[in-house]
Amino acid sequence: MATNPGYEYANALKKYHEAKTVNEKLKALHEMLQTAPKHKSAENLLADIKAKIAKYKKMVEKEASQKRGKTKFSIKKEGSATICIVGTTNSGKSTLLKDLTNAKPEIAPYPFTTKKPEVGTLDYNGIKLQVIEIPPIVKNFRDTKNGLAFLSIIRMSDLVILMFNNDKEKKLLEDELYDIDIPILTYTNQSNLNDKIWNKLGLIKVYTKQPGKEKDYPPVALKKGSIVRELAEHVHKDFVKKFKFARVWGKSVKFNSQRVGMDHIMQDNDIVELHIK
Ligand SMILES: Nc1nc2c(ncn2[C@@H]2O[C@H](COP(=O)(O)OP(=O)(O)O)[C@@H](O)[C@H]2O)c(=O)[nH]1
Ligand SMILES: [Mg+2]
Repeated sequence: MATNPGYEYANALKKYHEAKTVNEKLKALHEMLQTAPKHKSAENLLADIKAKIAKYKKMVEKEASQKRGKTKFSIKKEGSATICIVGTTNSGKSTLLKDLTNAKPEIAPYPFTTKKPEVGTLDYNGIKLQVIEIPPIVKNFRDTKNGLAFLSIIRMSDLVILMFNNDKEKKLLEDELYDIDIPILTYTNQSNLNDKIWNKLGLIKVYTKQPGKEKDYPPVALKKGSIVRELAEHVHKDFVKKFKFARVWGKSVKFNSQRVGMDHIMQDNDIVELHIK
């Protein structure tokens, strides 16, 4: 192990400048981060290295998603959110996909029935949610033939439903999916599953309404914490410019038909009547 940190850093910096590919740049940057001086006056340097790492990481991800677009397993995101059913073989993934959605996957008592992703649509009170089952997770999953393609489907999802038969399989899933940082719902049983999924997604559904009429159907799915402005934008881009006020029925107001402005934060199941000029 070298004892001259200045030398090691200079060496890493040289590698960085000579690097031809994004991955080489990233590798050199990580080396720079490890060997850079750590004292107070080097804070700017460290921040600069971290910013460069972030920049190149973004480029790698973009490249990966472009490649993903070309693979035979590419799936277009559809609906208000994408949910990925992930688990070991024979854990009931296809059965769940069939129960939740309109999909008709093959279900068999022998392992590895599902070889490619299966897609269905879950209708949650009028909100369309895309549900994808990927083939079973096995040991060293990312080194399997299509492992990376399936992992990138997990990464583009908004929620993972995790299925397994026992603790050993649970451990396998944790080991194989250690760097997945999207919300996970561990499957226990079917009861209230649709509500559990909805609550984990961090979305609200709000109903638009015309003056003097019943609420519209289907509702609109928006991120939790969304304001009336975001609903108006969703309905029509001109609505924001023409906006006068809104009337709201539901949990976010003190009384029904309350008049609110564009900054009003809505809640799940609110009914919103947009008034425009
Ligand atoms: N005992 C039991 N069997 C199940 C359950 N879910 C699915 N199965 C059975 O397990 C087998 C594999 O199911 P499948 O949905 O294809 O699992 P996958 O390999 O994870 O997609 C089939 O024979 C199913 O009938 C369950 O909750 N309990
Ligand atoms: Mg299956």
